[in-house]
Amino acid sequence: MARHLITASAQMGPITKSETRRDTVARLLAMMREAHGRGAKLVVFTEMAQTTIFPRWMIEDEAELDSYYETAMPSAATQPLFDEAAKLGIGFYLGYAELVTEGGAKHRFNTSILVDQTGTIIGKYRKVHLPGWAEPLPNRAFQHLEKRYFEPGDLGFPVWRSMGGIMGMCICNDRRWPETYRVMGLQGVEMVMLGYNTPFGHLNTQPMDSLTLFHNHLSMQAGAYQNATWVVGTAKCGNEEGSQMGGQSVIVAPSGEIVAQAVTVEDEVITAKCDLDMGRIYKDTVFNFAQHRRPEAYGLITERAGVILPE
Ligand code: CDT
Repeated sequence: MARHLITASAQMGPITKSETRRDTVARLLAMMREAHGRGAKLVVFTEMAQTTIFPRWMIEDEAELDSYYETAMPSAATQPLFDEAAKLGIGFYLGYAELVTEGGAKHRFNTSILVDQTGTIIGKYRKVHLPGWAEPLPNRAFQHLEKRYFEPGDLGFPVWRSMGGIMGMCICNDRRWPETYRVMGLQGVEMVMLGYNTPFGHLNTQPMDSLTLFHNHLSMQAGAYQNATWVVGTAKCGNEEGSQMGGQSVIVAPSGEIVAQAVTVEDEVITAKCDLDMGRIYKDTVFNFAQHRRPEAYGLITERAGVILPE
């Protein structure tokens, strides 16, 4: 029997600092209903989908910082999303900043969850590749302090059987690293969902800036093809508190081809009918991992983080 999953990517335009969780959840609900109206059984929301992207600022007041995190999921504010998902029979991916207190110590993660079509959380992922820096850099309009505000994810890259397929998650900067997809690929992943927010000007290098959108797609298309999986990438985009972020959310087929793409930098729903068996042809041939991979030659991948030049 064909395994088709109509999937939506619900791109999100800017969220101002003054917008409440109630406001942002109302926007997410509207997009969930639109996705459902187009037949979608799964909607992928973005990274930190309920608040403005706060790592762009140095925040010294702990109470203010804590206000951007969720301490429970569902939270009171997000409960309507879970209720609507169950009512409509649509699953969702949601990114948020997570605060866990254990033994009196606070732990902060950049997290996403996968919720199935009954409104039940079936998976959690914590972002492994945190971009940016831990201390504010001088002379910058915006920081990117993810290394200050989050710990690296401690859950690895698991996959889950749900929605009729094998589903995996990652978050934003993770999409640039081949290891992200390959670890899920080795578990047979059929769809990788991810939210991202990618500001222009973050490296203060104009030449690279002009390639930001190209690199966004390049990373996801390569990850999809090389692991024979669907990739659904959902942006938080537009001009948010003066920081311009790229859009172009996409649904990428296991062939590496883009089959749907957002054209605005606002709230926008795109959909595609994803055949979860489409990766089979690649998994059985050019990317038959058991037949062709040579782990004995890949030791450095797990032994070494940075480059060591030869003598
Ligand atoms: N959110 C996120 O991971 N963004 C990064 C850019 C950060 S700028 C230092 C990205 O890889 O898109």
